Amino acid sequence: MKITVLAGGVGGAKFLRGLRQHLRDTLPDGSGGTSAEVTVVVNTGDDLWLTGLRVCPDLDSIMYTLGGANDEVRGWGRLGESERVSAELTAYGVGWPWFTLGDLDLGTHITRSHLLREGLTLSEVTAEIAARWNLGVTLLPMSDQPVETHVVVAADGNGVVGGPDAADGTRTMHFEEWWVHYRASLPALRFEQHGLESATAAPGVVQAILGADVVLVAPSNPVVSIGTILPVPGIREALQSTLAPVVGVSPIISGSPVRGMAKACLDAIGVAVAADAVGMHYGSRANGGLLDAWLIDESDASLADGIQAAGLRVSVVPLWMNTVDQAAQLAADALVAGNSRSSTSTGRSI
Ligand code: FO1
Repeated sequence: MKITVLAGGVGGAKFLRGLRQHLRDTLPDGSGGTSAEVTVVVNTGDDLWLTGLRVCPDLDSIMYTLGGANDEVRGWGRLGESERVSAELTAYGVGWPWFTLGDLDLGTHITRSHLLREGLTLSEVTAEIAARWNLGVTLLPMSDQPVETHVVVAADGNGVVGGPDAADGTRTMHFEEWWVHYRASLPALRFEQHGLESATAAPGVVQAILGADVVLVAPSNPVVSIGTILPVPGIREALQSTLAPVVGVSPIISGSPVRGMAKACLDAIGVAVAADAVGMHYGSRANGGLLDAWLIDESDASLADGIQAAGLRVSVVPLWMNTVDQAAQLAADALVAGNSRSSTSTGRSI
């Protein structure tokens, strides 16, 4: 069974950990793994060069989480982290003092930067680095070319460091500066994907979507994690033409985002912070959109009819992933939704 997942950071990582657990339980390979093949197409819009190192937040979130080395409390970075080097960088006045590169995390960034300078592509580097962690899934960056997300904000008199950098009084900054330095508190006028015009889908990405038995869209940020993967040339087209069912999981539960500042992102594109609005934003494949089915939480059951009317099959199931078992059950429900032909499947999967 070939499963392809589109994912961003934390929500995607938790969902993938659950999916892997479910597959190990239901399709064991006899040595603790699974006979199913999981390929993850990962957002690289958060990526940046910082103090000479290439940092790939979403690839690293997924790698650390599936590798059992993530800091579950902070929600990013490595467990048992220290920040001695980061303090030195700050003392030298380089880098971003508000964006901490932990000592263990730096091991990843130094290795990645070294291999990139040796001429490897980001896909090749990712495969090399991930091999150490025995993830049980294949990680593919959405593109081997940089497609960084930048955010345009109003910069007149609202305390934005450096003030405007354009005649219209706006400033454009890297996503991580908006997300971490300003905690997404500055209204985003628009998001830009720098490098998109010269980017192509990374090797294997389109094939992983076309050749899948099921494609899952993880409960990641629909704007800056999933929304940044879709415009990469070839990916949206592959999603619309794959023979596999495409099943999405809502990142919004009863009107609030599960993690992160998804509201600030959804506000920027004029999409309501609601499970039905996000599902319809992705759209049904029958109407030229992306999805065949959409999973919403039981607390949003009243939204099901409206979503169905938009051409999406709806599954009403618990979406909270507070434990690996809950995430495994959610993954199971998503796979069932991909198989079911009924318009609405509710309750637990078998
Ligand atoms: N998030 C923070 O809130 N503060 C940080 O200092 C920070 C540093 C950091 C370093 C490397 C990395 O891969 C991620 C880091 N993050 C930090 C998380 C990051 O903003 C998120 O992982 C994603 O970019 C958003 O999902």
